[in-house]
Amino acid sequence: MVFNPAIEQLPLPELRKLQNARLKHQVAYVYARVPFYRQKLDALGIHPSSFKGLEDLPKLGFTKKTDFRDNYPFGLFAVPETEVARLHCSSGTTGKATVVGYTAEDLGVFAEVVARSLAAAGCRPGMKLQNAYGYGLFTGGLGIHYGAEKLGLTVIPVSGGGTDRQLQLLQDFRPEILCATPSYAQVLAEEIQRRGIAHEAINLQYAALGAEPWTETIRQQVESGLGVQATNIYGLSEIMGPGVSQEDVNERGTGSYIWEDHFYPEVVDKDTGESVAEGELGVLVFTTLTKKAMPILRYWTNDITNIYYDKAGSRTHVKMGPIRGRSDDMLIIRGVNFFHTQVEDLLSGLAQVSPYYLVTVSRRGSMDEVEVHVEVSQELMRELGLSTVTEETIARHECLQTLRDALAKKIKDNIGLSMQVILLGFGELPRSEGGKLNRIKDLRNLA
Ligand code: DLL
Repeated sequence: MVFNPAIEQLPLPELRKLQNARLKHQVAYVYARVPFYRQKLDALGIHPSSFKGLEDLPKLGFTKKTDFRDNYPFGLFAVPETEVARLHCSSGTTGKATVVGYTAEDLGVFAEVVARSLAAAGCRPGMKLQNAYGYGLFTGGLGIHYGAEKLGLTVIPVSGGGTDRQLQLLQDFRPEILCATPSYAQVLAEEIQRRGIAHEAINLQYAALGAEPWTETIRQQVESGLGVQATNIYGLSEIMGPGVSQEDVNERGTGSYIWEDHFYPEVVDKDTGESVAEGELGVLVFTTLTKKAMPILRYWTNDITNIYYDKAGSRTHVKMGPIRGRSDDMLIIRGVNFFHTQVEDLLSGLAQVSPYYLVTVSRRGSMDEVEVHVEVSQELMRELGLSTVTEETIARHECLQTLRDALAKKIKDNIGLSMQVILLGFGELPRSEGGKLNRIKDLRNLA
C-alpha cells in the first residue's frame, strides 16, 4: 500500500523542484540559527543569498560524527531547548553518545515517514504490530510506535528482548506484523522451531527488519521460520531514526525507497568525497530537507551502499541497495577490502551450517589473521549424534573436516583471502538479546 501517493509518486522533476526549494530554505535556516554551520559556511565563502540549491550542495563539505561529539549535547540545535519535544541518542558503542532532538513538527514528519515505510512493508490500517525494537533513547522503539499509530495499526509496545514474552504475545494477540532487528527476528524464528510452536499458532504475515546490516540469507531464514514476508527498514538517529528508507514488500530484493522529499541522499567515494555514478558503491551521505530542531547538512553516515532509480518500481523516489557494511568496519586485510557480510553471503544456502557466524581479526607479528567461526547446523549435529563440536569430534568425523576445508576454499576463491574456519556446535555463537548483534570483532588494536 502507498501511504502518501501524492508525494511517494510525485514525478521526478517536481520532486527535484521541491527538494531544491527545501534545501535553499534549510541552508538559510541553519545559517541563521546554528553557529557551527554559520562558521563553516563563512569559512567556505558560502552565503545563503547566493546558494543555488542542489547544484551547490557538494560545496558544503560534510558533517561527521565528530561534529556531533564536539557539540555535545545541544550545540547543533537550531531551536531553543524549550521547543525540543524529544531527545534520543544514537547507539554508538564508543565515546560520548550522539544526542539528537526533535520539535513537535519533526516528530510529525518522523511519524509520517515511518507510516509510509510500514505501509510499504505490507501493513494496512487495522492490523496489529508487535514492536520488538527497544524503547528508550534508541530511536527504534518510539520511532516505529508513532508511525504505526499514524498508519492506524494497533501497536503492541513490547520492546526488545524477553523472548518468552515475545512468543507468548505472538500467540495470544496474534499480530500480523513484527518489527525487530534481523538478528533478533532470527532468534524468535529459531525459538519457535525449537519449542515446536506450529505456524498456525501465530498469525504473522510481515516483518520490517533493520538497524543492522543483513543479507538474503537471513531474509530466507526469517521468512521461512516466522512465515512472513520480510522487508528492510533503514534509518539513523542523526537524520531521524527508522524510516529514512524502506523496501516495498512486492519489490523485495530490489532496494529500499529513500523518502527523499525529507532526506536528500548522495553517494560519494570514501577516499575523495566526490559523487560516484548512479548505482556505484560508496558512502551514503544525507542532508535533511525539513528538520527544525537539528537540521544536518551532508551527514557522512559511514554506511556503504549504492543508490539508483527503479523505473519499474511503484514509487518515484530513489532506491538504495542493502548496506554492505560501515566504512569503519570495512576490513582491509593484507591489502584486500572486505565486509563481513560477504562471509554471510557465502554461508547462504549451505545446509551443513547455521546462519550464525563471527569474524575475528587479530594480528600475529606483522600479519593480520582472520578467523571465521561457524556453527554446524542442528540437523547435521543430530545426524552425527553430537552435542558439541571440538577438535576431537572434527578429527573423528571426516565430513566435518571436508566441510571446514570446503568453507575455507569457498572463502579463498570468492573473497581472495585465506581465513581460518573454526567449526562450533549449534548454539555456541552469541545471539541477539533483542537489539543489534555484532558479527565482527577486530582485536588488532587491543594488543
Ligand atoms: O538503528 C535506527 C533504526 C531503528 C533503523 C530501527 C531501523 C530500524 P542508530 O542506532 O542511530 O539508528 O544506528 C544507525 O545503524 O548508520 C547503519 O549503520 C545501521 N542501520 C540501520 N538500519 C540499517 C539497515 C537506527 N536496515 C546505523 N541495514 C546506520 C543496515 C542499518 N544497517
